[in-house]
Amino acid sequence: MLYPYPSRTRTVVDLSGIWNANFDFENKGMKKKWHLRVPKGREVAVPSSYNDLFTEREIHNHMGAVWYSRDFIVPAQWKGKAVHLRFGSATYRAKVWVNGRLLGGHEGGYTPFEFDISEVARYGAKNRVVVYLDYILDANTIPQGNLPPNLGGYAAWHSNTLPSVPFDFYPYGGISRPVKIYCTEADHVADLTVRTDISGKKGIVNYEVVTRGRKGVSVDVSVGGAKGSAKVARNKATGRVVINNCKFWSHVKPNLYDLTVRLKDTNGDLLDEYALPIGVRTVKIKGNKLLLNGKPVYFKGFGRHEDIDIIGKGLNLPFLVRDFNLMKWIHANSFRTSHYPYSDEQIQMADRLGFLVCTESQAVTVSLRAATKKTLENHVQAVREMYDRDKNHPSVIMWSVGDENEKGEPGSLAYFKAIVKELRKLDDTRPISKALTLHPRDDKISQLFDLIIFNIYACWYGLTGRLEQLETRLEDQCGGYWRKFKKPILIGEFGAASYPGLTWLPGVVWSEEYQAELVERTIKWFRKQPYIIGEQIWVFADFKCSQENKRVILNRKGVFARNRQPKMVAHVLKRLWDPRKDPY
Ligand code: GCB
Repeated sequence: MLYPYPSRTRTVVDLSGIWNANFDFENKGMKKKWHLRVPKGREVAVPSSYNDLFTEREIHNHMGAVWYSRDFIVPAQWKGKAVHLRFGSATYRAKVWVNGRLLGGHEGGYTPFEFDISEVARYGAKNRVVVYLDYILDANTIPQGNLPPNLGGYAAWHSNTLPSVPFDFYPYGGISRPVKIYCTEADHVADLTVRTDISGKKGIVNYEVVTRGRKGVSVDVSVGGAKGSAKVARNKATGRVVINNCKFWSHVKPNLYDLTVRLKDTNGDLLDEYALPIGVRTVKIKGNKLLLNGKPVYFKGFGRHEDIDIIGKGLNLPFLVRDFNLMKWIHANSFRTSHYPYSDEQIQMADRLGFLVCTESQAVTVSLRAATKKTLENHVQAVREMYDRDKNHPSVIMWSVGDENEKGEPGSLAYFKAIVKELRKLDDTRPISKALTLHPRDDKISQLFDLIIFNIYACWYGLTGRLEQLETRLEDQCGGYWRKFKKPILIGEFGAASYPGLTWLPGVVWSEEYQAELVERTIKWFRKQPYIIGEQIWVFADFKCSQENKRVILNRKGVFARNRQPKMVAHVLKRLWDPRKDPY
């Protein structure tokens, strides 16, 4: 799905601001037809999660129905054009009405969706949008929630948590990404897919444009001084342009070009113009390495969360800028969008600033013991939407179809085979993997993947405090993976928690010293293994979890505290990741 950039033919209006929210604890809004007459409720900020904005416990813990609404003006000049209403995301299920008319719905909390509101809009006048959100997770949803404790494993661990979710982050709800209206001509560019290749100094840009309407008969495409054109047939135009002396994209030099598509009618008049920032690069797995533009890459970076005090999972631009500045400061070059696709704005920043991103779908710790046909369908849909949104980003260099699952789960091979098959059909240009934390002997699915993403907590969950056994444990598990699958291994998570400001000599678990020592020794060991292609520490910053007795409100494995100030380990990483010692 294209991001709504403004252009000569497109205007965008952001509906961020204060909205009206009705928490529908008894789920009576539907019966009372709140979509027609929504009562005055509470003031709520969009984009933001709702949970930490209020003082009431029931809102803090709420995973159920809530109605969002606001009035907005559609400019009079937009009459006769196509008007679109786009949500960056809404958790978890959404139904949307404008001026009392149902537009449709969406399931899945982390990808965008949009509606054409040209027919229902009032031009030069007030319009009302009403959004019904329902955040009830079960065995069929992705991610799952409210699983029966007798399933064992994660489900049992988390059945005691409030809210009850089988994953380790707070299930923040609400409209946490921007809502926008934008207008285009009725005939416009509806989708664009770009695939790049490299031949010597040439950048090869293959494009496919999907159009809406009948008037558009041709497209002109220009990028980096190169020009091309193609005829539209059945609302599709495909072609190729070649950029001579191309400046390729990499995390070291994130060169971007604007690829501009102009849709024209039979007279050659412009119907629509859309410009997409693109980067020319290739990604390949070869032997035990991942090659970017033919050169091996070593990943240094993080698993992260979209998680901020008060704002929850809401997009907040000052925090976005701060987080990327911290990642630059510490010399990170990459991150994984653990455990769901992050906002458009995050990935755009990664394109511009040069970060290698593994986009992960929101299938976090799916229990296959509880999964149904519907779970698989929802998972496939989540993967499709993840691809569809991030397919054109040069920074996105691999996909993760989910985070962790348990050993010995029935049907796991068939289940993940179906997911990987679907994703490969859509995209054969990026490696596919899944974050795993099994002992290699229990891993029955990694033959499906191009590389292994391995999460290991040596001397934290197992061998707690026993640092003298660190290297043996690492060798058993990481070495075991390499021997079994002979595929490159990206360490997707490792680390230890520390309570910011708690220091202790000698380092003991929970102290900043222990976290720093464990991380330094672990990294030194990784660097000696030729099959390890990178280290992404868990986690960038402390983040909030459901209420339970093993977390003091937050998961404290952050390299930075939740307020984005460094712990001791941050200085260790900055030293170890110094690019002067290790340029690529
Ligand atoms: C993991 C999970 C992550 C948790 C982390 C931890 O393996 O992927 O979601 O937060 O461990 O800290 O336990």
